[in-house]
Amino acid sequence: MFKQAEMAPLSSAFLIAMLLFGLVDSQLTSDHHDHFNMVFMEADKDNNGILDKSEFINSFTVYDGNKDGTVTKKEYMDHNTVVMPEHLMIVDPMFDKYDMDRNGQLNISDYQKFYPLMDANNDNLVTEQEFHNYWVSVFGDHSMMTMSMSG
Ligand SMILES: [Ca+2]
Ligand SMILES: [Ca+2]
Ligand SMILES: [Ca+2]
Repeated sequence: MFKQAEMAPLSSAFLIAMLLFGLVDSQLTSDHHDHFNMVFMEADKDNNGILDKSEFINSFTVYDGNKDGTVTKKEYMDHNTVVMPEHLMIVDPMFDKYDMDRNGQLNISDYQKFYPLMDANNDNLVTEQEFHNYWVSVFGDHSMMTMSMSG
């Protein structure tokens, strides 16, 4: 854990990391759980509690405001923060997780690569529980902070 004396000069990346440490320390709030549920429900078009791969891929287009096949961080943030401004803190690192090739934007190929990460039992279906567990594990995983600090 951080001690006051060990703090380096503050960069924005460092501040984000600190915010996330705070998030981990205090655990996820009900707001954050609500956000995961909201993202899932938005993508689960037939409301059967299972996010199949086509539903997940289709959810990509929701964020693609100008329909050019690329979702910039701004488009992603705009979509999510219009809905829930207080979710900004987790939306930003979620974008970075989806961005599998780390090129700063989302494409269908990122979503195709990302989908299996959430499918804990490898049955090619992502249940609401799997989706939720995945994101809870991400935000409880300090490698996320390491990425922010080195990036
Ligand atoms: Ca479904
Ligand atoms: Ca990408
Ligand atoms: Ca599954």
